[in-house]
Amino acid sequence: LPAATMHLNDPAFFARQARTRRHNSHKGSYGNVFVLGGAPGMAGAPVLAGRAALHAGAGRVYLCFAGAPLAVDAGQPELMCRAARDVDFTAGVTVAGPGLGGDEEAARLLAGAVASHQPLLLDADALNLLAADASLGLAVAQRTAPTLATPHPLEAARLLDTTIGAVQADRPAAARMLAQRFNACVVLKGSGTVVAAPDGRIAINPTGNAGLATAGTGDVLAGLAGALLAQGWPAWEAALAAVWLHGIAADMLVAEGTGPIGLTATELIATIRVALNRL
Ligand code: NPW
Ligand code: AMP
Ligand code: MG
Repeated sequence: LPAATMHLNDPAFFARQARTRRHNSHKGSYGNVFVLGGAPGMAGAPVLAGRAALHAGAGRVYLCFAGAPLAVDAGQPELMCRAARDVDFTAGVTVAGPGLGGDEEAARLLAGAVASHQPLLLDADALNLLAADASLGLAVAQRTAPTLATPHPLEAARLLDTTIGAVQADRPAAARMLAQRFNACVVLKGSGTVVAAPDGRIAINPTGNAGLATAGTGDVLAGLAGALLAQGWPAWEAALAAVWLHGIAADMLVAEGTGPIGLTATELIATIRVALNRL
């Protein structure tokens, strides 16, 4: 296995995936994203992921609520709101986990998305459900479509049945172990985000700052990466680009004085769009 650590200082090698929009294209050309999340009290998480997916170019974005669905996201009426139980997750990329909760219904909905032959992003409570159910983990490992997982250190520790301290002591090793176990590209988040592929490739993202240490920024990253998958990016390139863009957006906002103190996840979204269009 290739062991070399690549520092992701030059976005040129994933930027070639970014295509200008063909003149003769339509929303169907840019994929569907289904955000599976939104248990009671956590509707904000899928809203953030969905808004990020829309601003990162997905053709259609559906918010699929495990709890009572919002009728509309009044701040972003382009998003289509559904009860998750009514959604066919085979018609596009699923971003599973933002605010999904951990009850039986959440587990059942997640199993449906895992079984789809479509790219899948696993974040937040989807990862916690995975940590609690070995057979679901096996189902993820056996998927043939691309899988991308985006744990923060505690989510990674739950998956590896260890402590945050052990994960942080060797972040590349933890990311690589998860990538191999789940046959997935893994983004181990936190300062110096590590990206690992099942074949052993590793990259360390240099962008981003402590302004990102606030609620909802992970949900934005999940939606962004899901939108790139929906537009046909391979999982490795989508993961590298998403973490780089998410971080550079935070760096751009700090440069203009909108942070690091008090930077909000919502504010990241429009700046990610600027960075993506400049790639
Ligand atoms: P500590 O405090 O250091 O012991 P959880 P969650 C650790 C949804 N959200 N380095 C840290 O542990 C999500 O989508 C909803 C080291 C921290 O306290 C999920 O579904 C929102 N440690 C659900 O909430 C906005 C780190 O992990 C603990 C670390 C629960 O997700 C917020 C938190 O982990 C949220 O996104 C790092 N870099 N990062 C909404 N608006 O609806 C994290 N930790 O217990 O899994 O809780 O991440 O908040
Ligand atoms: P989550 O914990 O799921 O909300 O995700 C938080 C997001 O913010 C991840 O993309 C982290 O990599 C990022 N983040 C949090 N703290 C920092 C930090 N100190 N430096 C850089 N990125 C951070
Ligand atoms: Mg999170």
